Amino acid sequence: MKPEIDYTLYLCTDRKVMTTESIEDCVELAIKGGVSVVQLREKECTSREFYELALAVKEITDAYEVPLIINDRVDIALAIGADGVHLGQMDVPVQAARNVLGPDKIIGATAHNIKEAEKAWKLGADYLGVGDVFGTTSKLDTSRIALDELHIICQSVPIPVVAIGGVSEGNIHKLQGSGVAGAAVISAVIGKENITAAAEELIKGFLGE
Ligand code: 3NM
Repeated sequence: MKPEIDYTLYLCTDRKVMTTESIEDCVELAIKGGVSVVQLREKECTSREFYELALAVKEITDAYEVPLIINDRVDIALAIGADGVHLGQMDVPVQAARNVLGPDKIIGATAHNIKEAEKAWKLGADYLGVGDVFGTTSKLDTSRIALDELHIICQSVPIPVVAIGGVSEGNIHKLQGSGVAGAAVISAVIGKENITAAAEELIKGFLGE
C-alpha cells in the first residue's frame, strides 16, 4: 500500500551545504527536530556510492519511521526499497517511473508553473515540489515563482504541494494560506549549526505557533 506522507517539513539532502561530517548524521539530527520526510539528493556520486548511501540512510529513516524518497533515480529507489522517487523536469517522465515502480510507490515531481503542475498530476504524480518560492542559494538553475501562482497551483491540483526554494525561519510563515502541504528545505536545516533546533523552529513557523 502507498504510504501516507506528512509533508510538513520535507528535507532534501545536499552534501555541499550540510554542516555535519556525514549525510547520515544530518538526516538523523533533522529527523530528531521533526523533519517528516527525507529526500536523498545526490548529484555527484557513482551509482554504487548512491546505492550504498541510500541503504545507510534508509536504516535511519526506517528506525524513526520517516519516509525516504530518492531524487532522480528510479532504479536506486527500487533497489533499496525506498518509499518513492522525486523527479525533476529533466528526469524520466512520471508515467515511465510509475510503470517501473508500480502503484504503491510515491512519485513526486518538480513543477515551476501551473502547466507543469497539471501535467505532472495528470500523469500520476502523488505530490508536487513547486519553486523557487523565496530565492534559493542551493540550486543554480531555478526561477522564482510568485506566491500567487503557488496558491493557484494548490487550488488547481488535488495532490499535496510542497513549496521549495529559499524557505527559511524568517519567511516560512508566508506560506500560510497558500494551500501548501509543507515546505521543502536544504540550507535552512542542514546548513545550520544546530540542525535539530532549526527543524523545530521551521515547523513552528509553518504551523504558526
Ligand atoms: N529545487 P534551499 S530550489 C532542490 O525551485 C531545489 O525547484 C528547487 O534549497 C526548485 O532550501 C531547490 O537551501 C534548493 O533553498 C532548495
